[in-house]
Amino acid sequence: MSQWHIFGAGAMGCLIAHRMQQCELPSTLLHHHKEPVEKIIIDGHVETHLEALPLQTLAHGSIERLLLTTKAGQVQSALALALPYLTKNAIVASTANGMGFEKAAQNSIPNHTIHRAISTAGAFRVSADRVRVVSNGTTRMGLPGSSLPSPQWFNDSLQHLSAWHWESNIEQAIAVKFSINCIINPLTAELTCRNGELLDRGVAKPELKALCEETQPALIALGLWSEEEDLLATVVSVCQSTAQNNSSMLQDKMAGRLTEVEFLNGELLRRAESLGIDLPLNRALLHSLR
Ligand code: KPL
Repeated sequence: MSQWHIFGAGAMGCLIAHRMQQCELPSTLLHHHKEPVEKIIIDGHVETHLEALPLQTLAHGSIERLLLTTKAGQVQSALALALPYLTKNAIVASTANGMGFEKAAQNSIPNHTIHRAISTAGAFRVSADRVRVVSNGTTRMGLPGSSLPSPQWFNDSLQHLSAWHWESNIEQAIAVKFSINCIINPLTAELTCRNGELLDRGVAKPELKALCEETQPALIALGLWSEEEDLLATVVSVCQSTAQNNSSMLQDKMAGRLTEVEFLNGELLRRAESLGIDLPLNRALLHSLR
């Protein structure tokens, strides 16, 4: 069975490497630093040690399956670093959230198509080398622009991971996650609160309600949200099921890392502007979190 190389040893990369190890799927965790680093995954009461190896220790042309676990802002540079290590027919996939980075990413590896994996898994860095798993969530993988059924390489490997599924309409999965993340992530980062604190006794707080009211029509006009679904109701339900989570944007902000706001509300504003739609609440959040 082919080996997966997971590039990016942050929370998502460590979680996936850990799950692959549990399923005995051959995998190597890689990072862009020069020295190997030991990572500790805390999953319930169990601590597991994983080693992240420098990408440069590999031979050129030796990666057959690459799972890129960097965030949207680093996808392009990570792919440029990984390119010499890919085989001609390598499978490439990215777990990044958001939209607006795809074209530049694809241009940096023109001979490989980039699959996307959209995950609701929750994990966060407790410190530089410790990652805590919060929830396994569900991960859907697919190839944008294609509705083909699940390929053999997926059935052989990633399918064995708990709650990983092939998705023949990955664009829709990306759009739904994007829409939810455009609401919860910037608001929790701005208000410095857990997801559940956007609700008051189960009811949306005024800031949450106002942002959904502004955003839903734009998402529908852009073909990213269905008219039959109520964005606020969906977001309230995600806030309830992830009530104790610090959103990924709040975690990034607290750790002083670059947030994904450019690839969420920034991208939404750029697309809405092309249709002449103004989104003042989204703009204010983008400027404050940029
Ligand atoms: O995807 C998330 C994130 O934090 O990025 C949500 C759904 C908001 C859960 O925290």
